[in-house]
Formats: sequence, structure tokens, C-alpha cells
Amino acid sequence: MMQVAAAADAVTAGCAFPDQEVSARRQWSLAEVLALYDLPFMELIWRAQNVHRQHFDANAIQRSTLLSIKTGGCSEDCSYCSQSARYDTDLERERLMPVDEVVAAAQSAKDKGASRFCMGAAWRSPKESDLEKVLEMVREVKALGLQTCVTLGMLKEGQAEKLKDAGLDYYNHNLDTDKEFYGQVIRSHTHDDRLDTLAQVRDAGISVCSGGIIGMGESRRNRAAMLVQLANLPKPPESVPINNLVPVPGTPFGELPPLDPFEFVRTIAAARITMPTSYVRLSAGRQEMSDELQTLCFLAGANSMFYGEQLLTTDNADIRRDDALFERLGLRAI
Ligand code: SAM
Ligand code: DTB
Ligand code: SF4
Repeated sequence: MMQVAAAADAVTAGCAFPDQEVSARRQWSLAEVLALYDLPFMELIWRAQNVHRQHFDANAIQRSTLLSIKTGGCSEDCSYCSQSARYDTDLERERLMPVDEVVAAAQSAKDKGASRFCMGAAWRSPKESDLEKVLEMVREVKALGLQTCVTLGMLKEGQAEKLKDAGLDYYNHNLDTDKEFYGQVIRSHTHDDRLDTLAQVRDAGISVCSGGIIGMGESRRNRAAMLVQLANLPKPPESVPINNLVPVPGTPFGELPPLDPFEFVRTIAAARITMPTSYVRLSAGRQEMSDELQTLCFLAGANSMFYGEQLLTTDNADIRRDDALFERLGLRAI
């Protein structure tokens, strides 16, 4: 135990630098991140909370609302996804939504207290004609005074620049899992394809939102390796969603058993320590979590969440329950 703590001491010492550039340049090894996971739980949470307080107000949580602007019928084979056309999931396909309906949903999200509106489309990558409509959505949602985020799949050259010009603040594109496990989740595109889109987004000057899913049968080593890959990007993502798998009946992962919740909390803590200045988002799977488990995630350094009754195609935690939890914990929405 002393050895593990000493290895992890060396690891967290680097996080004392408040300067983003210094911590961003630090490269993480798999052994270092595994040493964090191996710490006794209390020790890990304490360290994560310390790092968190060096960079953030520990009582403030950023809230984003999701909307599926184009649902189902996706060509890709992501084994967790309700929207893949390859699996029989009972999902009703919907065409790209009209701009005015999207703007109305964004206004409602703003009225309820979200600061960012994330529009998701079930595409391998957007067609030019569809992108034009999304650009209009981005312009109009931005004009409401909301931060804008879209997740549209892989981008082709020039598309990120168009999104930037329309006023896009964030592009979500998850690594989902580490390079080694990727082929057991998705075969219709590669981990390198994901990295390529992330580079295009970064080069266009759009903030990067990228994280993954926990509980897909991956090992702790896979989880740690995914965090290493995210933290060691030329610049770490500004936003890191950590999703707990929502098992969707009909998908290859629809019957997977739930992961030990403490392993999920450990992943949040390791994300916080390895990406000290990023917003770590407690993402899918919150509906199934108790208030106490969500509180442990906040204590471990999660400071962002999806707020609203729906994620993309599955239910999210109830807004009244979230509001009550914020009240009970003295949390402030940002
Ligand atoms: N098609 C685009 C793409 O793949 O990037 C955007 C939409 S896709 C649904 C966005 C992300 O949602 C995925 O990368 C995955 O991390 C997450 N996600 C999808 N289904 C999920 C599930 N059942 N449980 C947890 N996370 C899920
Ligand atoms: C992210 O990491 N999680 C969100 C958002 N980015 C697009 C999506 C979660 C989807 C959960 C399953 C569903 O509702 O379809
Ligand atoms: Fe398509 Fe995205 Fe779902 Fe994969 S995760 S099947 S790319 S919508």
C-alpha cells in the first residue's frame, strides 16, 4: 500500500501547478494512471478533490441539455448504441428536425437553467446539405445566449471551419474506449478516425468535448489507457464526458451486467487528476444512480452534467430530482 501511495504521490505532485500550459504539457503513462486506480478509495478521492479545488469552485456544476436532432438509422455498428441501423432496438427513426423546433427546445432548456445546448445526430458523418441546416441551428441557438455544442460523427475537411464560423463553441466526439478495446465495440470505423476528427476540431479553434463509456466489459487497464489517450492529446479536451453504459435491449451490449459503481467513481477521480483543468461530465447512466452515488462523483471531481428529461434516445434523471439534490448539497448551477 505504501508503494502504491508513493507512486501516486509522484503522479499527483505534478498537478500542483495552477498553470494550464504546465499541466497540459505533462504526459501521463499507463503505469501512473493505473497507480491512481490502485490507491485506496479514500486516498484517491481526497487527492482528486485537492486537484479539483486548485482549478475550480467545488460547489459549481455546469449543466448542458441534449437534443437528438436526427434519430436512428445510423450506418455504424457501435455495440452500445440504440441508433445503429444494424440492431433491432424498437427505436423510431426521425429525420433531421426543422430549425424552429430545435430553437424552441433550446429556449426551453435555457429557461430551465442549462448554459449549453448539445445537438446530436445519428450520422457516420454529416452530408453537406444536412450540415447547412445544422449551421443554421447553431447560429440561432447561439443567438439565444446559450453555448453551442454538436455531435455529428466524423468530419470531412472544411466542415469544422464552417461550424466554427457559425458560432459553434464545442464539438463532442468521444474516444469511447482505448485503442486496444475499440475493435470489440466498433468495427465500422477506427480509433484513429476518431482522433482525426478531434484534430480537425482543435485546428478549427472549436473547444473539444471527448470522453468515453465505462461498463462495456473493458478492463481497468482499458479504462486507464483511454484516460491516458485523452490526457496526452496535444491539448486535453476542455470537456470530458464519462458515460456509464446504458444497456439498450437489442444491441450487442444490451444484456451486460452493471459495473461496480466504485469503479465508475474511480474513473471520474482519475479523469479529474489527469485532466485538472477540464470539465469532467457525469454523463449517461445518472438516472440509475442514487443521489449518494452522484454526490460521490461530484466529490471525485465531476463538475458538469446533462440536465433535462432526455439524453438522446434514453431517459435522463428527472429535473425535479436534480434540482432537489442541488438544493440539498448547496450546489450552484453554472
Ligand atoms: N454519431 C455521433 C458519434 O458517434 O459521435 C454522435 C452521437 S453518439 C450517440 C454520441 C455518444 O453517445 C457516443 O460516442 C457514446 O459515447 C454515447 N452513447 C451512445 N449510446 C450510449 C449508451 N447506450 N450508453 C452510454 N453512452 C452512450
Ligand atoms: C456523451 O458523451 N453522452 C451523450 C452526448 N455525449 C452526446 C449521449 C449519451 C447517450 C446515451 C444513450 C441515448 O440516450 O441514446
Ligand atoms: Fe451512429 Fe454515433 Fe450511434 Fe455510433 S454512436 S451508431 S456513430 S449514432
